[in-house]
Amino acid sequence: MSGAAATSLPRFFRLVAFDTVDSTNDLARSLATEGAPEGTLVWARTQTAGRGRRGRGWHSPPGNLFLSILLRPEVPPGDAAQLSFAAALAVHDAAAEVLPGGVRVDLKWPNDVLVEGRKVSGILLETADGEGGASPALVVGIGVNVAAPPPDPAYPATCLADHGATADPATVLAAVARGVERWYGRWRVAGFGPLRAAWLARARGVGGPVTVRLPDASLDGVFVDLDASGALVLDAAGGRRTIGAGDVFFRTGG
Ligand code: BT5
Repeated sequence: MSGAAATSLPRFFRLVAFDTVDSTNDLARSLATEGAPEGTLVWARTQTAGRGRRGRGWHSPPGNLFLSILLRPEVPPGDAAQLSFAAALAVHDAAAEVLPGGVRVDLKWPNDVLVEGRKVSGILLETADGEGGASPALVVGIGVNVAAPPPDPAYPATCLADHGATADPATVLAAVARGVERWYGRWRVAGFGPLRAAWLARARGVGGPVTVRLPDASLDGVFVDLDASGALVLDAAGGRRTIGAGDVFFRTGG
Protein backbone atom coordinates (compact mmCIF):
# COMPACT_ATOMS: atom_id res chain seq x y z
CA MET A 1 0.00 0.00 0.00
CA SER A 2 1.24 3.50 -0.71
CA GLY A 3 1.21 5.66 2.38
CA ALA A 4 1.06 8.78 0.25
CA ALA A 5 -2.13 7.65 -1.47
CA ALA A 6 -3.69 6.42 1.77
CA THR A 7 -3.23 9.77 3.46
CA SER A 8 -4.40 11.82 0.50
CA LEU A 9 -7.71 9.98 0.00
CA PRO A 10 -10.83 11.75 1.27
CA ARG A 11 -12.12 10.31 4.57
CA PHE A 12 -15.13 8.84 2.74
CA PHE A 13 -12.89 6.04 1.42
CA ARG A 14 -11.43 2.94 3.06
CA LEU A 15 -8.47 1.81 0.99
CA VAL A 16 -7.83 -1.90 0.44
CA ALA A 17 -4.66 -2.19 -1.66
CA PHE A 18 -3.12 -5.19 -3.43
CA ASP A 19 -0.24 -5.89 -5.76
CA THR A 20 -2.12 -8.35 -7.96
CA VAL A 21 -5.76 -9.41 -8.14
CA ASP A 22 -7.83 -11.12 -10.80
CA SER A 23 -10.22 -8.16 -11.06
CA THR A 24 -10.75 -5.34 -8.57
CA ASN A 25 -14.48 -5.52 -9.43
CA ASP A 26 -14.65 -9.19 -8.42
CA LEU A 27 -12.87 -8.46 -5.16
CA ALA A 28 -15.08 -5.46 -4.39
CA ARG A 29 -18.21 -7.53 -5.08
CA SER A 30 -17.06 -10.22 -2.64
CA LEU A 31 -16.32 -7.58 -0.01
CA ALA A 32 -19.77 -6.08 -0.63
CA THR A 33 -21.43 -9.44 -0.10
CA GLU A 34 -19.51 -9.78 3.18
CA GLY A 35 -20.97 -6.44 4.29
CA ALA A 36 -18.12 -4.01 3.56
CA PRO A 37 -19.16 -0.37 4.02
CA GLU A 38 -19.83 2.26 1.40
CA GLY A 39 -16.59 3.94 0.40
CA THR A 40 -14.54 0.72 0.37
CA LEU A 41 -11.98 1.27 -2.39
CA VAL A 42 -10.08 -1.68 -3.85
CA TRP A 43 -6.85 -0.67 -5.61
CA ALA A 44 -4.50 -3.07 -7.38
CA ARG A 45 -1.16 -2.50 -9.10
CA THR A 46 -2.10 -5.07 -11.73
CA GLN A 47 -4.97 -7.40 -12.68
CA THR A 48 -4.69 -10.89 -14.16
CA ALA A 49 -8.31 -10.97 -15.40
CA GLY A 50 -9.36 -7.33 -15.81
CA ARG A 51 -12.79 -7.09 -17.39
CA GLY A 52 -14.51 -4.66 -19.74
CA ARG A 53 -18.20 -4.62 -20.59
CA ARG A 54 -20.00 -7.66 -22.03
CA GLY A 55 -17.23 -10.09 -21.11
CA ARG A 56 -14.50 -8.18 -22.90
CA GLY A 57 -11.00 -8.00 -21.44
CA TRP A 58 -9.18 -5.00 -19.94
CA HIS A 59 -5.41 -4.76 -20.49
CA SER A 60 -3.99 -4.37 -16.97
CA PRO A 61 -0.19 -3.98 -16.79
CA PRO A 62 1.64 -2.51 -13.77
CA GLY A 63 1.97 1.26 -14.07
CA ASN A 64 -1.70 1.76 -14.95
CA LEU A 65 -4.51 2.36 -12.44
CA PHE A 66 -7.18 -0.20 -11.48
CA LEU A 67 -9.72 0.50 -8.79
CA SER A 68 -13.24 -0.35 -7.72
CA ILE A 69 -15.37 1.68 -5.36
CA LEU A 70 -18.24 0.23 -3.35
CA LEU A 71 -21.32 2.46 -3.06
CA ARG A 72 -24.64 1.77 -1.38
CA PRO A 73 -27.03 4.35 -2.84
CA GLU A 74 -30.58 4.13 -1.52
CA VAL A 75 -32.27 4.23 -4.93
CA PRO A 76 -33.59 1.70 -7.47
CA PRO A 77 -30.84 -0.05 -9.49
CA GLY A 78 -31.98 1.76 -12.67
CA ASP A 79 -31.18 5.14 -11.13
CA ALA A 80 -27.95 3.87 -9.57
CA ALA A 81 -26.65 3.24 -13.11
CA GLN A 82 -26.36 7.04 -13.43
CA LEU A 83 -23.36 6.81 -11.13
CA SER A 84 -21.21 5.55 -13.98
CA PHE A 85 -21.43 9.14 -15.25
CA ALA A 86 -20.17 10.39 -11.87
CA ALA A 87 -17.14 8.13 -12.34
CA ALA A 88 -16.54 9.32 -15.91
CA LEU A 89 -16.69 12.94 -14.77
CA ALA A 90 -14.27 12.16 -11.93
CA VAL A 91 -11.77 10.56 -14.31
CA HIS A 92 -12.17 13.43 -16.77
CA ASP A 93 -11.37 15.97 -14.07
CA ALA A 94 -8.44 13.89 -12.76
CA ALA A 95 -6.95 13.53 -16.24
CA ALA A 96 -7.30 17.26 -16.90
CA GLU A 97 -5.59 17.91 -13.55
CA VAL A 98 -2.49 15.80 -14.27
CA LEU A 99 -2.12 16.59 -18.01
CA PRO A 100 -0.40 19.75 -19.28
CA GLY A 101 -2.76 22.59 -20.25
CA GLY A 102 -4.04 22.45 -23.81
CA VAL A 103 -4.30 18.65 -24.02
CA ARG A 104 -7.88 17.81 -25.03
CA VAL A 105 -9.81 15.58 -22.62
CA ASP A 106 -13.39 14.64 -23.43
CA LEU A 107 -16.05 12.03 -22.78
CA LYS A 108 -17.46 9.37 -25.10
CA TRP A 109 -20.84 7.82 -24.40
CA PRO A 110 -21.49 6.08 -22.19
CA ASN A 111 -18.47 6.22 -19.87
CA ASP A 112 -15.20 6.42 -21.76
CA VAL A 113 -12.67 9.19 -21.22
CA LEU A 114 -10.68 10.26 -24.29
CA VAL A 115 -7.39 12.13 -24.48
CA GLU A 116 -6.88 13.74 -27.88
CA GLY A 117 -9.66 11.47 -29.18
CA ARG A 118 -8.19 8.20 -27.89
CA LYS A 119 -9.52 6.07 -25.04
CA VAL A 120 -7.56 6.48 -21.81
CA SER A 121 -10.09 5.07 -19.34
CA GLY A 122 -13.01 2.68 -19.10
CA ILE A 123 -15.66 2.20 -16.43
CA LEU A 124 -17.53 -0.97 -15.47
CA LEU A 125 -20.54 -0.65 -13.18
CA GLU A 126 -21.82 -3.82 -11.54
CA THR A 127 -24.14 -4.73 -8.69
CA ALA A 128 -23.35 -7.08 -5.83
CA ASP A 129 -25.92 -8.94 -3.77
CA GLY A 130 -26.59 -7.42 -0.39
CA GLU A 131 -25.91 -9.56 2.68
CA GLY A 132 -29.08 -11.13 4.10
CA GLY A 133 -31.41 -9.26 1.75
CA ALA A 134 -29.81 -5.83 2.22
CA SER A 135 -30.17 -3.52 -0.77
CA PRO A 136 -27.77 -4.37 -3.61
CA ALA A 137 -24.42 -2.65 -3.52
CA LEU A 138 -22.94 -0.94 -6.52
CA VAL A 139 -19.36 -1.54 -7.62
CA VAL A 140 -17.85 1.18 -9.79
CA GLY A 141 -14.78 -0.21 -11.55
CA ILE A 142 -12.38 2.27 -13.10
CA GLY A 143 -9.34 1.60 -15.26
CA VAL A 144 -7.01 4.43 -16.28
CA ASN A 145 -4.08 3.98 -18.65
CA VAL A 146 -1.45 5.97 -16.80
CA ALA A 147 1.75 4.56 -18.31
CA ALA A 148 0.81 2.18 -21.16
CA PRO A 149 -1.95 1.76 -23.76
CA PRO A 150 -3.24 -1.72 -24.74
CA PRO A 151 -1.73 -3.51 -27.77
CA ASP A 152 -4.82 -4.09 -29.98
CA PRO A 153 -7.81 -2.07 -28.82
CA ALA A 154 -11.15 -2.12 -30.65
CA TYR A 155 -11.19 1.69 -30.29
CA PRO A 156 -8.00 3.81 -30.58
CA ALA A 157 -6.37 4.05 -27.14
CA THR A 158 -3.65 6.02 -25.39
CA CYS A 159 -2.15 6.66 -21.94
CA LEU A 160 -1.61 9.78 -19.85
CA ALA A 161 2.19 9.55 -20.03
CA ASP A 162 2.10 9.78 -23.83
CA HIS A 163 0.56 13.25 -23.48
CA GLY A 164 3.05 14.62 -20.98
CA ALA A 165 1.59 13.57 -17.60
CA THR A 166 4.22 12.58 -15.05
CA ALA A 167 1.79 11.53 -12.28
CA ASP A 168 2.09 7.97 -10.89
CA PRO A 169 -0.94 5.68 -10.32
CA ALA A 170 -1.21 6.68 -6.63
CA THR A 171 -1.49 10.35 -7.55
CA VAL A 172 -4.11 9.66 -10.23
CA LEU A 173 -5.96 7.42 -7.76
CA ALA A 174 -6.21 10.26 -5.25
CA ALA A 175 -7.45 12.69 -7.91
CA VAL A 176 -10.07 10.19 -9.16
CA ALA A 177 -11.23 9.47 -5.59
CA ARG A 178 -11.70 13.17 -4.86
CA GLY A 179 -13.75 13.48 -8.04
CA VAL A 180 -15.94 10.47 -7.25
CA GLU A 181 -16.69 11.86 -3.81
CA ARG A 182 -17.53 15.27 -5.33
CA TRP A 183 -19.78 13.99 -8.14
CA TYR A 184 -21.44 11.30 -5.98
CA GLY A 185 -22.20 14.03 -3.44
CA ARG A 186 -23.79 16.23 -6.08
CA TRP A 187 -25.88 13.33 -7.37
CA ARG A 188 -27.13 12.54 -3.86
CA VAL A 189 -28.15 16.15 -3.26
CA ALA A 190 -29.42 17.19 -6.69
CA GLY A 191 -29.98 14.03 -8.73
CA PHE A 192 -28.79 13.31 -12.26
CA GLY A 193 -29.50 16.79 -13.69
CA PRO A 194 -26.16 18.46 -12.82
CA LEU A 195 -24.20 15.35 -13.88
CA ARG A 196 -26.06 15.20 -17.19
CA ALA A 197 -25.29 18.87 -17.87
CA ALA A 198 -21.64 18.47 -16.89
CA TRP A 199 -21.31 15.33 -18.99
CA LEU A 200 -22.83 17.04 -22.06
CA ALA A 201 -20.48 20.01 -21.62
CA ARG A 202 -17.47 17.64 -21.81
CA ALA A 203 -18.84 15.16 -24.37
CA ARG A 204 -17.44 14.57 -27.81
CA GLY A 205 -19.66 14.43 -30.85
CA VAL A 206 -22.98 15.85 -29.61
CA GLY A 207 -24.88 17.04 -32.69
CA GLY A 208 -22.65 15.06 -35.03
CA PRO A 209 -22.84 11.79 -36.96
CA VAL A 210 -22.08 8.57 -35.09
CA THR A 211 -22.37 4.85 -35.57
CA VAL A 212 -23.67 2.96 -32.56
CA ARG A 213 -22.83 -0.73 -32.47
CA LEU A 214 -25.32 -2.88 -30.60
CA PRO A 215 -24.81 -6.61 -29.95
CA ASP A 216 -26.83 -7.56 -33.04
CA ALA A 217 -26.98 -4.38 -35.16
CA SER A 218 -25.23 -1.20 -36.11
CA LEU A 219 -27.08 2.14 -36.30
CA ASP A 220 -26.00 5.31 -38.11
CA GLY A 221 -27.47 8.62 -37.02
CA VAL A 222 -26.95 11.95 -35.31
CA PHE A 223 -26.13 11.95 -31.59
CA VAL A 224 -28.72 14.52 -30.44
CA ASP A 225 -28.75 14.25 -26.66
CA LEU A 226 -28.24 12.40 -23.41
CA ASP A 227 -31.68 11.78 -21.92
CA ALA A 228 -32.74 12.18 -18.29
CA SER A 229 -31.76 8.57 -17.51
CA GLY A 230 -28.35 8.64 -19.22
CA ALA A 231 -29.42 6.96 -22.47
CA LEU A 232 -28.10 8.16 -25.83
CA VAL A 233 -30.71 9.81 -28.06
CA LEU A 234 -29.99 9.08 -31.72
CA ASP A 235 -31.76 10.47 -34.77
CA ALA A 236 -31.41 7.53 -37.14
CA ALA A 237 -32.78 7.01 -40.67
CA GLY A 238 -35.76 5.07 -39.30
CA GLY A 239 -36.57 7.71 -36.65
CA ARG A 240 -35.50 8.67 -33.15
CA ARG A 241 -33.98 5.92 -31.01
CA THR A 242 -33.10 5.88 -27.31
CA ILE A 243 -30.17 3.59 -26.66
CA GLY A 244 -29.28 2.24 -23.22
CA ALA A 245 -26.10 0.33 -24.09
CA GLY A 246 -23.76 0.17 -27.07
CA ASP A 247 -20.41 1.26 -28.53
CA VAL A 248 -20.11 4.65 -30.21
CA PHE A 249 -17.85 5.39 -33.18
CA PHE A 250 -17.55 8.93 -34.57
CA ARG A 251 -17.92 9.28 -38.32
CA THR A 252 -16.07 12.56 -38.70
CA GLY A 253 -12.89 13.91 -37.13
CA GLY A 254 -14.96 16.24 -34.88
C1 BT5 B 1 -14.63 -0.72 -20.51
O1 BT5 B 1 -15.11 -1.78 -21.22
O2 BT5 B 1 -14.19 0.29 -21.00
C2 BT5 B 1 -14.64 -0.92 -19.00
C3 BT5 B 1 -13.28 -1.21 -18.46
C4 BT5 B 1 -13.26 -1.29 -16.96
C5 BT5 B 1 -11.92 -1.70 -16.43
C6 BT5 B 1 -11.84 -1.58 -14.93
S1 BT5 B 1 -10.21 -1.81 -14.33
C7 BT5 B 1 -10.78 -1.88 -12.70
C8 BT5 B 1 -12.07 -2.68 -12.75
N1 BT5 B 1 -11.81 -4.10 -12.63
C9 BT5 B 1 -12.15 -4.76 -13.74
O3 BT5 B 1 -12.01 -6.01 -13.93
N2 BT5 B 1 -12.65 -3.91 -14.65
C10 BT5 B 1 -12.70 -2.54 -14.14
P1 BT5 B 1 -15.34 -1.79 -22.80
O4 BT5 B 1 -16.00 -0.52 -23.24
O5 BT5 B 1 -16.03 -3.09 -23.04
O6 BT5 B 1 -13.89 -1.79 -23.39
C11 BT5 B 1 -13.13 -2.99 -23.49
C12 BT5 B 1 -12.46 -3.00 -24.85
O7 BT5 B 1 -11.51 -1.92 -24.90
C13 BT5 B 1 -11.66 -4.28 -25.10
O8 BT5 B 1 -12.41 -5.21 -25.83
C14 BT5 B 1 -10.45 -3.79 -25.90
O9 BT5 B 1 -10.74 -3.69 -27.28
C15 BT5 B 1 -10.27 -2.36 -25.39
N3 BT5 B 1 -9.31 -2.31 -24.28
C16 BT5 B 1 -8.83 -3.29 -23.49
N4 BT5 B 1 -7.98 -2.82 -22.58
C17 BT5 B 1 -7.93 -1.48 -22.77
C18 BT5 B 1 -7.22 -0.44 -22.14
N5 BT5 B 1 -6.42 -0.64 -21.09
N6 BT5 B 1 -7.40 0.83 -22.64
C19 BT5 B 1 -8.21 1.07 -23.69
N7 BT5 B 1 -8.91 0.11 -24.32
C20 BT5 B 1 -8.77 -1.15 -23.87
